[in-house]
Amino acid sequence: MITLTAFRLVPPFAQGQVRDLRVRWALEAAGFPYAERLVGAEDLQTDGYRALQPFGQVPAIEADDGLRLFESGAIVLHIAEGCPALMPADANGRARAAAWMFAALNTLEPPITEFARLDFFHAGEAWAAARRPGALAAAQKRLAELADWLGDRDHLEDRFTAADLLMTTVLRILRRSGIVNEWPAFEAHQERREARPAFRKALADHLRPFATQPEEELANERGDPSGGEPATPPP
Ligand SMILES: N[C@@H](CCC(=O)N[C@@H](CS)C(=O)NCC(=O)O)C(=O)O
Repeated sequence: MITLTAFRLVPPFAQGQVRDLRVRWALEAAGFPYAERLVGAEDLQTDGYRALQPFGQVPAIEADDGLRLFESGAIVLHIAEGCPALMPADANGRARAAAWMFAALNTLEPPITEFARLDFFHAGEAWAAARRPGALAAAQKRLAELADWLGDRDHLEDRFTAADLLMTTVLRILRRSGIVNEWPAFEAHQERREARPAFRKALADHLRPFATQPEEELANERGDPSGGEPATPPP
């Protein structure tokens, strides 16, 4: 059994975006049952939590066999390695899937996150308005290249893998921006992947704890944790 650490409280803009979602999806797709440990901002600062996740972030997992793992990409890769539904059987196919997993997290996610954070955390600030066109251009460049690669394909390679899973969660960060809608075929890809039963179950389980959040607690959780401000899960 795996125990997944996730936030018990996030502001509305971050709901459906926190990175435990991608781990939940991988666990659902693999058919691995799991328990969840819900934490708050105060828990992330403790020595015990830092031993599990050195940067005080979610997600992290603890497995019955003693494995403790952090970084959403590493966790998804670990789950995928034991799951034919998420990884090809052949070595070359696994290497290609791993390349696309790195591309999702290392080539697409940084410019997308930078752009999204301007709107999520710094809307109305002069420096953010000045930076926005450059950040948008950087994100759009990578999205256009990805759209070119995808063309008419259903998947990044010849079948669904953990790379499609990660890419989908990265592109979700742009949902509110409308940028993804600029490529209708691309948006159709996104919708098909988000229609997968494992994704829908993962999203429902990710959102469930937030259904009863008191407004006053939410008010204390605003900020940009990845920028060192008061802890709130960033997109
Ligand atoms: N590279 C890390 C990023 C994790 C991350 O940014 N987690 C956010 C939630 S999505 C978080 O815990 N933020 C709180 C903080 O950084 O203090 C991963 O992929 O696991």
